[in-house]
Amino acid sequence: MSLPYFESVSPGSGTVPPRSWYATSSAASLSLNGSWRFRLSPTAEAEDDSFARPGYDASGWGEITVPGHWVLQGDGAHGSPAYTNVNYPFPVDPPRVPTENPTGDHLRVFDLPDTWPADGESVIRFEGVESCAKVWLNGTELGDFKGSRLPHEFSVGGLLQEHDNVLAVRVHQWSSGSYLEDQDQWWLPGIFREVSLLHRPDGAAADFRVHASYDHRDGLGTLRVETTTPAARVSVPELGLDLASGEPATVPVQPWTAETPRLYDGEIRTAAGETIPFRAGFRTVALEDGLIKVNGTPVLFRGVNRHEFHPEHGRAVGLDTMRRDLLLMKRHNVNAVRTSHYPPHPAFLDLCDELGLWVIDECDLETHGFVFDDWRRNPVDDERWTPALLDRARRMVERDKNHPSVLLWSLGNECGTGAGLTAMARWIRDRDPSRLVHYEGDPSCADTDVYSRMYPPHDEVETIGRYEDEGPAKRRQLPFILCEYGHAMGNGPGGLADYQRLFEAHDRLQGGFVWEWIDHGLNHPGYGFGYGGDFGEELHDGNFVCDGLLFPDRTPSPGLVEYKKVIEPVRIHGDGNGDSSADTVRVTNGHDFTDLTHLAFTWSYEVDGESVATGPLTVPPLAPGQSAEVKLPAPPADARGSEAAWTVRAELAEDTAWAPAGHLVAWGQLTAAPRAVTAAATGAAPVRDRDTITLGPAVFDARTGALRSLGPIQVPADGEPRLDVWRAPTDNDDGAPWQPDARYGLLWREAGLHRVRHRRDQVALDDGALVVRSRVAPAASQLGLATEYRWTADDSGRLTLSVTVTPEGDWRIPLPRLGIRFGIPSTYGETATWFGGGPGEAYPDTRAAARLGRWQSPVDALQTPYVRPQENGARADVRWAELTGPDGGGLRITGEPEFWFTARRWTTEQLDAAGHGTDLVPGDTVWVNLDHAQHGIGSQSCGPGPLPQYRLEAAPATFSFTFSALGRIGH
Ligand code: IPT
Repeated sequence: MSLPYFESVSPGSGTVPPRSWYATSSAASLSLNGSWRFRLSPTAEAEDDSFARPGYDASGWGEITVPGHWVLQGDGAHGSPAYTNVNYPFPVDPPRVPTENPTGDHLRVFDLPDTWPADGESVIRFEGVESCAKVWLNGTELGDFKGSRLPHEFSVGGLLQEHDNVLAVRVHQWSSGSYLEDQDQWWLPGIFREVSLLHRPDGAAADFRVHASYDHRDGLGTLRVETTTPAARVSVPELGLDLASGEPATVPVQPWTAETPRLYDGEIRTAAGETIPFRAGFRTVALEDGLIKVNGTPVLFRGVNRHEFHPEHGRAVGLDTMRRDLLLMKRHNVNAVRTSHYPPHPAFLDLCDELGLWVIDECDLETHGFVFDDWRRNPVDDERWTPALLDRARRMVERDKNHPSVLLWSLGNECGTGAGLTAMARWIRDRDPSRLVHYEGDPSCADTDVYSRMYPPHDEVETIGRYEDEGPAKRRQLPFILCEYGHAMGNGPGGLADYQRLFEAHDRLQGGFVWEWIDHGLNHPGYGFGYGGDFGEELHDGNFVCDGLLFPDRTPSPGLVEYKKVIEPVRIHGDGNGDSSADTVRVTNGHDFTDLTHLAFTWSYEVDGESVATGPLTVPPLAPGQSAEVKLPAPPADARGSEAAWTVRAELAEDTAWAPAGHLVAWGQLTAAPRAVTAAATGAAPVRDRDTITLGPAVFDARTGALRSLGPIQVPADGEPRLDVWRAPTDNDDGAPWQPDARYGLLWREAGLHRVRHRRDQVALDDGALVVRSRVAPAASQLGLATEYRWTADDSGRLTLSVTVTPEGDWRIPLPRLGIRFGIPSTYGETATWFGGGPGEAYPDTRAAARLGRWQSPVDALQTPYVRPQENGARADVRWAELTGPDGGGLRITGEPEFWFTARRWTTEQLDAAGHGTDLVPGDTVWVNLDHAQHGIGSQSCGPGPLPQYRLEAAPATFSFTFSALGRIGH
């Protein structure tokens, strides 16, 4: 049976050879973006191709915007987006696809501009169409193609007419190409990148190749520009160069690096008079001494995996969005991008050249779904598919070859192994020996220059860092990167700082790429942001598609703020021994190439979280890798207060292309004077009458021992302070089935920690205290927590609760949290002010970015809007916190020791039950959790769970809080 073009394994027919992309040229061009006529059919062959003929009446058709995905236009009238991770959303029978194959016919009628030259050739260029297209111009079939995130061009010169050119494009959602495009993302058909008509004065599609290498030993750069039109001249005025095509020149230059993205503007002039601007960045990448070196220096990747995503437009991502992504990356100290898992829009790489990012450019290739059949019939292991694979490799390399930012070519993602991959690697090496090759999925590393892994635990990474790993001899010599780690799904990822310490300790570990940059939550009419299953898919992978460092609207999540701190390129440490007269701070330059002269350092002396004095700090310029011990000034003489800290900041000294002067790059804090112990409130005598016990400012229920009021604050009926160990499991708590670590989110629920009961054992007055003893335990289990609440007060309005917890039974699971929770009327809880870690959320293994200070936030803004609601919003190391209402009335809480502070306008149970943010509706009570401890976050939604030191073991504990009412009764 011969298969139709969309099912044939062939990459297509009729296109011209691939070539590099460039943003502009002097040759005429015409954008064909905009509104096109559009007709959607349920199958590939529902309609004949008469629509492609001139004169066809498409006035009854709808319209669609190109670039765009049809499923994201038309308010559901054009089908829906669908999300699967590894599964193919159709029966796996390569290369066949279902009969139900949504097919979009696109029509565009255009006139040539008057200025369009009569001579020469022209091409129609498609930058990206998912997943297969057949193209006609003026009724003539041009050909067909697959390879969604790759460009395709057709020669059309002879077919063009001045007016009413009819460009017809038939796009099939499913094709043999779909088997090669099983990336973990939404399935989004359509012409999602630009379409243009480009005049070719020389009669051919002009290509050129910029070779710009740098020799760090002599500071010389060598430029050689090859062009397909031999008579071309190449000039770089700034370097005084005017060369023939192919002629090399060696001159002193400033090298290109991600830290110093120095580009030289050049121009190619062809014999036919076309001028094409280009930018040369001089750099040399090599594998040397078992390390990836750029310009002779090993580099450390502080990277992210970036999918192209926009909550409204899907993968039709505009230039503004690309730039915004890169500015956000640079401002968060990110220095590298893996273009997971396909070549990005070509303009993105121009921006990487310009702003300075190292890039792993990955081919549009993933066949992950074959894993479920032990990789049987895997296209990369079947020579019939090799032409399609080579076509993809070639389209990527030819398109992107002139970008200095691209250091490595990646063959693809999650394809298993096979001869097709080897063929790709061979072709790439032959065509471009100036770069390295990456592929993660082949443990032998036969075809790669770097040992790359995803999600290994810390201890394994350390073993590799020490060259103590086992495996093929070749692999044991290679540099190591984590092409994916730190799974940023929901709350997290945890453990980033622990990875970074390893990267910085072992040369072989050249960093990694957090998975991933942005949550792919699509705008949804009912849910705000929708995820898998929200668009009626019969097969889907839920919110696994929301695992980014940015929320879908590109607001940074706490994970990105944490990552920025973890990867800061300057380390500022002090032992903060409290002897502030002798404080020094150790500054280390963690850049690979630049010294510190682009940074301005300041110190600030903070008493009880408030800055009382600041000044500039002189730090020597320090070459990369160097450290200096810098003396801090004498602390201000008049500084009063119990606790003091130094904060040292490194900020941009001048404006850069990616952030203004004053932008914070790195910081460190050290103790100048430690915190004093907060004494419990004592001295007030409890007074019992018939129903109540009064103790200082507080009134309790005499029978139950429950707190009823504190000064003017009435505690809601179900809101008395009591022990709480439950948190709404995070995606990382729930874990992934393929991870070996215990999945505590599931085990906690199985153990009943979400439904513990409080058995009251005793309410007693004892030595000036109200003592309540209880046992907190779930049904069907012998596990329990014997809990003693000891209330004391003084006569000035302070009330102390001291909690002692003793685990009973055989606890084999950690606790989610350990602390108390209570409710107060929301009229007292509009604003939170605290002295402790901030300004953002933190957990035991996501707390690097929490800076000690005095912070304020509306209570509503304390919550982090994870697309799937889950535990969030804790603030670390809180000494005291105040919750206040509009008139200043409220509650003050002081902890001994410091505590984790959380406040939200719904209960943990409501948070746990919610599927989307829209399920959470503020009530009349503000629910407050004061935690002595929290379990770590980890990365187990795809990778390892929290490290042992971040586990919250069930163990005896004592902690206390002192409360006072604010406002009318004062404090
Ligand atoms: C890994 C994939 O490479 C990536 O595309 C994404 O799916 C990520 O996981 C999880 O979000 S594959 C995984 C099964 C290790």
